Amino acid sequence: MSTTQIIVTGAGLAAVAWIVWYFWLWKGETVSAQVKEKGMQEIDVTVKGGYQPAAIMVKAGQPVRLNFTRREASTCGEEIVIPDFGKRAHLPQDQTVPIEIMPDKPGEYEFTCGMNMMRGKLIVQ
Ligand SMILES: [Cu+2]
Repeated sequence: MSTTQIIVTGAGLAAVAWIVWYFWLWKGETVSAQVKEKGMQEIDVTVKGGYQPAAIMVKAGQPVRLNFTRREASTCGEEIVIPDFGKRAHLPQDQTVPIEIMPDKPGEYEFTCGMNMMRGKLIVQ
């Protein structure tokens, strides 16, 4: 292989590695909800090409309020569904929609968009 071929191959491999890491391995950071009034655990979640944060840590046995705000015109995230808690809500663009749930049991609970494309999870401890 010539030096040019090695460089091109190396750059190609680096690009592939980055794509693999970005799309399959990177899950974003886990953020804990903040406890506010009356023991309510509260957290703001931005909907923009995904959920930020996509992993939310909360304590079991205490109410949780998730403040969802859709910050994009794309209608993919228009609906938020938390199947394990029977919650489904419409998210108008740039409007914060609070969803309250009561996580009784520890475990991981998924929340998704209406088409099950964007995913996030609640980690109840
Ligand atoms: Cu969607």
